[in-house]
Amino acid sequence: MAAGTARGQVWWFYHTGGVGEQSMIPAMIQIESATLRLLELPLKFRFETSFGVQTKRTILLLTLHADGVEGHGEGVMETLPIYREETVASAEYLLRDVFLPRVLGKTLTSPHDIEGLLAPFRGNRMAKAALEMATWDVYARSLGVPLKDLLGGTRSSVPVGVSLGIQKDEEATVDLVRRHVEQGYKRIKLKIKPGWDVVPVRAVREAFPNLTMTVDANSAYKLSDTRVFAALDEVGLDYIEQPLAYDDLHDHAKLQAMIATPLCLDESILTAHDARKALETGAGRVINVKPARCGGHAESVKIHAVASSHGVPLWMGGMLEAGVGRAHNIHLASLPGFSKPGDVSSASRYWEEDIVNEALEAQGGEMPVPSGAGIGVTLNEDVLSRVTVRHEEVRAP
Ligand code: OSB
Ligand code: MG
Repeated sequence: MAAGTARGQVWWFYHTGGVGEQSMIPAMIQIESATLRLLELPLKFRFETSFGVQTKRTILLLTLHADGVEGHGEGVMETLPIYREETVASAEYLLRDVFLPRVLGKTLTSPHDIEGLLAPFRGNRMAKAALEMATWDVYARSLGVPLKDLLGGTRSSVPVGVSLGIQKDEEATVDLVRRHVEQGYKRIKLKIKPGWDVVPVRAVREAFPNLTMTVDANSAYKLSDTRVFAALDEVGLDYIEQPLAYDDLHDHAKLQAMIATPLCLDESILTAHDARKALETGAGRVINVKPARCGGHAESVKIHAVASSHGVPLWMGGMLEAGVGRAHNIHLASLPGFSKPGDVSSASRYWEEDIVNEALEAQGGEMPVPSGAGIGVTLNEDVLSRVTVRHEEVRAP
């Protein structure tokens, strides 16, 4: 048996008796029930960005049960609406009371069916993504193939960099950069905010003249911060990530026209339509894709197509994912358009113990794509039992 995709549907190819006779049927699946777990996982480092300090992640972990096969998805929403509007509480409510009841017990012919079932509901793409991505995992596992094969991935490993939080001073920043350069990471991204930008960024550039460097402002600046942008434009950055408001493509286009350094959009891109508008108006020249921000894999593959048609490079973002979200990201990042190093660095950077059994570790700046079926990782029930705050089963209405 082999799997393939055609016209947006996943098919099972199987032999029906006669020699050489092959039928193609859609891979029909019913998701019978779901487990929603709320986890609290302590981070190994203090992660400071322009919007705050994180020392742990509160993770909504969704497991779908479909005829003996399980698939997993990891929500990346935070407890407060500070990166985007969604929260853990809003996602928990929507998944439990609205989205899962629409999907459980229905016959699906492809993971693409999720989009249609959830279409009546606006926005909330992080909550939708947890369900959509878990469905892809169910499909790939039931077909016995790595998720990457269903998504159109071509690489067996993906290039990775690191995202480094705001440090106490320049010296600490340069030291931290050095440690990660020594580990082979192919790009260093520094978080910046007003008051912590040009000085530390210049210090790192002086210490590492040839380093591939980027900065991420998480929407902390205004178009009128022209002095900062002019100074950053001189440093030789690969791109400046999301300097302006999360919902403001217009001002990003104005800023892009003023500086030579490419702008990379993160918060502003939720859909392939957003990507098209951003690229048509010149609001950016690079896109950070996070499937869990954009409604899941199907929308991300559409964004990949839009970017490819504009000749615009993508890279895989990160939301400090645990093993389930990280594995999903690695599979998607194996598509050819993800040509710049992503934020999917080694799980051991983030966690004393991850929630999956498999080690997701980069070597020489390359993260191997897990080779097992589905996302290729299995839940570590022992760790989960220690970090689960609450869990519940959701069944078809
Ligand atoms: O803007 O890319 C971001 C983490 C949380 C929220 C937003 C962002 C980030 C990161 C970390 O930059 C990336 C990672 O290491 O997972
Ligand atoms: Mg970002």
